[in-house]
Amino acid sequence: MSEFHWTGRDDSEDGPAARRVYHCHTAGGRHAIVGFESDEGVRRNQGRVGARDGPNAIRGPLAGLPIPADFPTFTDHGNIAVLGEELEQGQRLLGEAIVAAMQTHDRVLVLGGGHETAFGSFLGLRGAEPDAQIGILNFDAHLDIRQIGANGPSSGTPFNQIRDREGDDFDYLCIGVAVESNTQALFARAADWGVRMIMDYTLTESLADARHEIDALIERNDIIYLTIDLDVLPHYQAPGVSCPAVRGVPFSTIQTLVHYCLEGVQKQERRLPVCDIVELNPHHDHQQMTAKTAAILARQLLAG
Ligand SMILES: [Mn+2]
Repeated sequence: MSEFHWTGRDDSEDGPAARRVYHCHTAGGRHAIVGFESDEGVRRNQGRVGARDGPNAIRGPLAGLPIPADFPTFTDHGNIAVLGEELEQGQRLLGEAIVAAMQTHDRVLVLGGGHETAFGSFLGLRGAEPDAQIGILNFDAHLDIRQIGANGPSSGTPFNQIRDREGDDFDYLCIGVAVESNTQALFARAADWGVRMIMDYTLTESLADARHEIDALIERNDIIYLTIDLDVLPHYQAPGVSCPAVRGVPFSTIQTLVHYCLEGVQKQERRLPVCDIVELNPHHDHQQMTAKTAAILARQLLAG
């Protein structure tokens, strides 16, 4: 585990209102961060590896972001690393770390790793909440419900694996789906499983359908598990991912909908105890733009 030191620019000459995220890092914080150093899901999915360096690449720009006075405290529990090809073992360990963190923190923010991170996040959430109705909100160009092939579970299979565990309780909303990034086999499976979907191109016209689906997902469930795949963003806003999006959904739209979800969870008195940001590949990033984008989303998830 590579340790990260929470530090950043010091503007103390501007007084106590010149605080940044790193000032809120403390033991016994309200929220928690856990990193998942994993390339194995993307490798098995035949993608560009590098996501194992994602967690610390997000922490860097996150630490220095300015914050409002009421920004919550948080505790960094470091990274869980997938050793060699031991993805399943890593996902179990991530799940255990989340269960432990949920005992003392309101929200656990997981920094991936490829989207195989989601299976570990869900194992943890379900482990800590065996009886709750859980609704999954995924911002992603891909449905990630592929069947497990010869390579085993990967970054393309997490929601298939979750469905396998959950059966008819599986409640999955995917926002930002690109028609060219999913085979017809996946669309047929999604229809079969009652997966709710918002296509990426519809979001340039109106957010009404997305808001409606988010409201309904929150209403049907006790808990929302929010997972953000950075490849939902256009390639010029998120070049540092395994699979950059040609069209994508603009960052401001994703932020608006994430905000809408956090607000809806509060309004409907539900909970959002686990969320993750996945697929940052710093080796393909330009000027840290994807890492900075991920950091702004992380700040949003810690603030809410
Ligand atoms: Mn994905």
